[in-house]
Amino acid sequence: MVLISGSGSNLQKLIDASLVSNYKISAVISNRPDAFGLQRAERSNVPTRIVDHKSFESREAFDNFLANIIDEINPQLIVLAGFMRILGGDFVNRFSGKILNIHPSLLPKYPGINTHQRALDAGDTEHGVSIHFVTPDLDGGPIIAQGNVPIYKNDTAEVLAARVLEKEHLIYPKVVTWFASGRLRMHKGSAIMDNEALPPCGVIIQS
Ligand code: NHR
Ligand code: GAR
Repeated sequence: MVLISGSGSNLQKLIDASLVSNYKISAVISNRPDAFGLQRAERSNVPTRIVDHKSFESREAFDNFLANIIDEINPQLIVLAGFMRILGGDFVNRFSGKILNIHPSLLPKYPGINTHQRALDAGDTEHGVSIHFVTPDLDGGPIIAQGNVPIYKNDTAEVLAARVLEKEHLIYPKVVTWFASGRLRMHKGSAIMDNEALPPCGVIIQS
């Protein structure tokens, strides 16, 4: 299943790839009622749910409700794809080793939000995307894969975000396919691929 908050372009790539791959998307849940990704899912006959964080009194109440719905769906994997709510430790530990996130930076650089502007402000010449297992440590879980993109002078945050997004679209379906085929798992705080711990930056995906 996939958790979204917005446009859902990564979701679209995951849906497209699922048609020719080894996994099926059981459901899409958005915390935002107006997320365009919900329409993408409906168009492809993927069941959708809205769990609006604004209708809960606390983060814990939101997390609990979300966790109970996910238990009903009983997915093998929870894929965060542009999901913008921080999840508490109880939630994450309940689904330990079964949550992936795509983050638009070369972690450990720039956890959190506004990553593209922060990379520009720092004068970086390179930026990119990381896919990691989700742990209670925000954007700090073991990295599975990274993809790099160049930063050119005169880049704006928007232009740079679009360049990173292209790379995201290439690598997220690959990683989900690895997980679905049983090649990828989290064990003792490391990402394991084909029974070997990956290096700290994960698999570097070129092209
Ligand atoms: N939860 C845990 N426990 N661990 C992670 O690694 C997580 C996570 C939840 C989401 C995605 C992450 C990203 O890729 C993610 C990773 C939202 C925020 C944030 O500050 C930060 C990181 C990420 C997602 N959210 C604000 C909040 O108060 C709301 C911001 C908004 O709505 O625009 O939750 O970047
Ligand atoms: C993507 O760039 C993703 O990496 C980023 O939001 C965008 C969502 O695009 N995620 C985060 O910033 C998580 N905090 P999409 O909805 O079109 O897939």
